[in-house]
Amino acid sequence: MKQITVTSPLLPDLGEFNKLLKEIWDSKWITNNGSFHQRLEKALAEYLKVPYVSLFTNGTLPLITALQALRITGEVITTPYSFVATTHALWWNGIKPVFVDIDRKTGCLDPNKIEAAITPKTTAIMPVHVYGKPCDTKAIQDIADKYGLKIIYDAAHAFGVEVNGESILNAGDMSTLSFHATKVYNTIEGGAMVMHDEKTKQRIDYLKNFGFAGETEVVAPGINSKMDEMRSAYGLLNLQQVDAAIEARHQVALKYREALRDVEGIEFWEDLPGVKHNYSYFPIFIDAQKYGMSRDELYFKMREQGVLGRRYFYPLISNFSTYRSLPSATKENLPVATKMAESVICLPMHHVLTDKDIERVLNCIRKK
Ligand code: T4K
Repeated sequence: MKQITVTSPLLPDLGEFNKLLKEIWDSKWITNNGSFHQRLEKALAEYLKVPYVSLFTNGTLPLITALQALRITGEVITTPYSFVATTHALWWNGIKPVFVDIDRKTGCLDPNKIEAAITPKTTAIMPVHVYGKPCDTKAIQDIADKYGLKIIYDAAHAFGVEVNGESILNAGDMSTLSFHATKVYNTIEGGAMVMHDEKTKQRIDYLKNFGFAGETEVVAPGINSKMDEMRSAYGLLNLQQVDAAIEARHQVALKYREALRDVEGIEFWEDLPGVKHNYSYFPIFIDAQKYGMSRDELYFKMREQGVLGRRYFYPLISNFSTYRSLPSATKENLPVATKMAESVICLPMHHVLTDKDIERVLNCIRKK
């Protein structure tokens, strides 16, 4: 039986990739701000409609580096409903995470609950555009302005997402992206930071190269997070086909919605007005009472039939042993996130799902 996985990587044409590899081999320049790296940064800035992009080796290091660059300390308000890397980035900087509940309409940080969590030690907010759903960036910015806080968006899922024609990546002080194999757009492993001005881009470029500003000067205890030439070349090729991949995902979303609209006890989100979505994930939420089966019963039944959805993001980050003892990690503080984590399954969602695959996924859900 063919396994239907939650995602499948967008792969460039091997022949085309080989041609670029030949160029790299000939040049003998394989990393450290090479020409493919420079080309990809420019191409991404243009594609994403943002002023500056700095490439990284994954989506975790730009989060850690953004916190360093902005000299964030003390406490940072963040969401428990994300991949664990979001909170780990705070831990790696010795910052205390303060979890705030999410909005059930988007899965993102609920701006109405942020102010109550601010203390004199709060220095920043780190929201996540989870599943590529845009946060309420205006409300979050208003709070940040009122209290003098920085905002770093974990936009790992939000490649290409726009609100009213404007990139969501332009919100806040900085945004970070993941180009991991499992993402809409990938460079195998990879990531990026988006910033508003040239000086910040320069500083980030120092920080991702050990803090080197020229051959003999080190301006900060930077890290090594440079993307190499092979991945940059792969990324340039994938950029040419990402629009088609997103459109293929869109078609899958339409088919899922059409078929699941009348299934009692299964909820999902529709597209938001004015938003250009990237269809990176297709979460459904199971109301066990109405559906007549618990989330986990359905999840394991799907697995038995070779349909490998995933329970992203269960458990909540706040439930992992590292973070569980934090005062903000309680269930009582996070009722919406707790419910969402306990009811979610992300259905298979990618550009090479066939109609037959989609039917197999839907049959698991429709035939109880
Ligand atoms: N912030 C957020 C909000 C994030 O979601 C993430 C990462 C980050 C930050 C950090 O970014 P990175 O440092 O990772 O760039 C995956 C990814 O490893 C992770 O990148 C991602 N979020 C997270 C949500 O999911 P797993 O452990 O669930 O992936 P895995 O290996 O089980 O793969 C899932 C399915 O994808 C497989 O069943 C089949 C398919 N697959 C996967 C790989 C790796 C392939 O077909 N080919 C492949 O090469 O974590």
